[in-house]
Amino acid sequence: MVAAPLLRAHQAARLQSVSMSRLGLNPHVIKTAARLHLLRGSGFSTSASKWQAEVLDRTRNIGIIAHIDAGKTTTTERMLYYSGFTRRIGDVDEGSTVTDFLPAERARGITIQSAAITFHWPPQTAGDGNTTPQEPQTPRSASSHTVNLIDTPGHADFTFEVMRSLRILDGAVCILDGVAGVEAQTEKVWHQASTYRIPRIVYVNKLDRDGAAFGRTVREVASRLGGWPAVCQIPWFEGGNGRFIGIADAINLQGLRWEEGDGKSVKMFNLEQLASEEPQLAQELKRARIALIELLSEHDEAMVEKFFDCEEDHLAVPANDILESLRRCLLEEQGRKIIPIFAGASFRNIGVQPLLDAVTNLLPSPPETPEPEVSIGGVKGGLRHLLSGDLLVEQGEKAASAKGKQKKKSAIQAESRHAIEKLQAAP
Ligand SMILES: Nc1nc2c(ncn2[C@@H]2O[C@H](COP(=O)(O)OP(=O)(O)OP(=O)(O)O)[C@@H](O)[C@H]2O)c(=O)[nH]1
Ligand SMILES: [Mg+2]
Repeated sequence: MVAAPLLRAHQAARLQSVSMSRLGLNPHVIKTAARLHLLRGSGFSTSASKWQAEVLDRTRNIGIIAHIDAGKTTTTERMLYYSGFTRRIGDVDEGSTVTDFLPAERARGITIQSAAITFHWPPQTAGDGNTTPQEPQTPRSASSHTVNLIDTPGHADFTFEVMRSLRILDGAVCILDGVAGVEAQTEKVWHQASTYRIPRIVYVNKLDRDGAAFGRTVREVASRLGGWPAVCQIPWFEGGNGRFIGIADAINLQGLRWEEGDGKSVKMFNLEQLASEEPQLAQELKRARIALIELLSEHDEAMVEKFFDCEEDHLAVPANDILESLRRCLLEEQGRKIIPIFAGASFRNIGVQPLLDAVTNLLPSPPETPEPEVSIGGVKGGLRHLLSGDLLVEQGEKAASAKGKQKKKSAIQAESRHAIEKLQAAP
């Protein structure tokens, strides 16, 4: 259950993508090659590669990172429940969660060691074995993905556990306590994740608690995590200032209200219904949508074009185009400054399913992640370089030339020693 199985899965995934590129193939070329091969009458190996590429495309290797007590394990526990991995929701304080399984973790109610777990989101159905290509304008979250997740500890004493996990992640969910905002350890792990160039989304949790301040937390994300917050959801407080009951989704332009219970029953409201139910929230949602489109247009050319196609109507831009734009911004180097923000209260079972959708829709698959850097004997390169053997050859050449230089140096030294001896021996 610890990080090793995930590491293996990740390495296998990486190895598969590496072997493709070693052959000089990208998934598109493989598809074409598969077609050609089938025409020749034997399609097994290329079909297998295509299948592998599609499986990889539907894999997410992610971590949950944050300050201590932000709700990482509580959120993970809900993810496992909604995915069908577990049949009941465990509680950190009762010591009954899946990922806090060490006796010391259960006794103290804190995470000490990173724990990895695999589940499927959305839950797998009978037809999910056939990897049918994604229809245009359908979000990735419409088909089942394999999520390999690491729940990391938030306590500063166990930072090395976070570091250990960051090396193998393709993406991360950073959880913030909606009352405490951006805390010291969150800043620390956030910047560590930046070093490994890991795309991240933010989930503002605990919005059910007294003193929760979503707006202030978003401003702190901008000032302390150094990025542009892309607010994708806003909290829904009953009647404007009552209890926290759901979220308003700026991407899909809808309100989601959770019924009491295990969080599986969610009522959806389109913009019109929301305007009659909660007029103030509907107004806020429109403002959030405008801000989101404006922000994306500043960082993504394709979104500008889409915006003009929609006759400059912020509300008319299709949800899937917004998701794809967010994804591009998140995955491109310069776009790492965009921080998509989601909202919820995991303990009250509110907001976790849309967060899972965001994981599959926005975070990268293994082939989309930059290669990890490897260093051997002072020679640096990508993992692909290492697996192809090029890095070892380079390192061998470097070592040989260093040896050659040393040899020359020692020969010169011997020569000069000999010359001095000759001089001394002269009458
Ligand atoms: N009110 C409220 N409490 C929450 C929420 N989410 C988590 N908690 C509580 O916050 C405490 C810490 O939750 P955890 O899930 O253990 O937090 P964590 O981030 O995993 O903590 P570490 O792993 O020790 O860093 C527990 O008492 C949870 O019940 C929430 O949405 N609302
Ligand atoms: Mg924990």
